Amino acid sequence: MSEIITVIAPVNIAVIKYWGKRDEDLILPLNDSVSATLDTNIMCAKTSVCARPEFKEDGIWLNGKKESFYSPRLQNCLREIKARAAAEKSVTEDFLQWKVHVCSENNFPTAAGLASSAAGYACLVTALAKLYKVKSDVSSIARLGSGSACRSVYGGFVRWHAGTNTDGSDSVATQIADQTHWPEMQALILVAGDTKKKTSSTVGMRIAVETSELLKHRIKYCVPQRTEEIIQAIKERDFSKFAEITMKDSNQFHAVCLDSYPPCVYMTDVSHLVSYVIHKYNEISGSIKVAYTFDAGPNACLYLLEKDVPQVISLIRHIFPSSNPDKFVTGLQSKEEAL
Ligand code: 2P0
Repeated sequence: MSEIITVIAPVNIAVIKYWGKRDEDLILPLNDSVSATLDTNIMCAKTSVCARPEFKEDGIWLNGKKESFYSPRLQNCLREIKARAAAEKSVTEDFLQWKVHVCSENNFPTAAGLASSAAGYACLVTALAKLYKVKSDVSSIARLGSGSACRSVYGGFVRWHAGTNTDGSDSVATQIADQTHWPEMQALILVAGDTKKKTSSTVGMRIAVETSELLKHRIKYCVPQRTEEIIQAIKERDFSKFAEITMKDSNQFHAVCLDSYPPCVYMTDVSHLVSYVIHKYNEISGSIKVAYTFDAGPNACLYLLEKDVPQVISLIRHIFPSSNPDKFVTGLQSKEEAL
């Protein structure tokens, strides 16, 4: 009988967005992406796993509800972890034959563009890696669950390399800097809606790859340079540069969504109002104090420095009187704390 392994994994919010795959089965992206991994105090996934000889079949419970284990992504993750364990000879043959039970929950809305699948699969794969005593890097296995999940395997600032190999062996996440590198950096999540998105990221990306001319331009002429520049800005703790690239990349990603046919619309009027307010605030401040970024949903993630948090929270309260932004401020997360 195995012990029950429980791990917590954080969400990550991209500043250079992943949108578009070169291989749908192996989940290989068309472009590199960069993200910050947030502290688990406001948004995280929690997963418990256990393997026992008496279990008749593999089972998974998500937020308390039994789901099918026979999703290809789930199967791929379990198969690859077991293959690694077999290669590393980290557990016995018998143990590898036992069925596994998984219980997972999020403390934030699922599928509302808040990186729930990233935290969920990072958590699942990390828990399975502990269960099967796998020691090597598991970001490429988390990637098989959900592309962006590979970035949640590390803390601080993370780059997911698109790679060029057809087997995905070089499509892995690496840490750019840990969370101690820029302690003043904070993230503020503004929840503008928690309903399930109309078009999943997987489908939205597929439509973009098939139909968007702008996506081709973005991948060839914009992302490579932006990736290098934002990494430099992170290393030099140049907030203004970091913020400008973050906002431009969010805007271009949503422009690609609108350039898709049929278009995918993730931002709402509230999202656009947030973007407008941040630009006005930066203009009045005389320098860039806050960056917004929007994923495949209406919610905003604001990146800002700690010294500006009180004023920005007052501003948000003023514009959106019913909001409670205080409980959505967080710093970045270390890998050690996360995993
Ligand atoms: C990102 N997003 O870089 C981008 C920005 C959403 C907008 O990664 O098909 O859930 O499972 O690989 O990882 C969302 O895509 O999609 C995403 P799959 P995933 O964070």
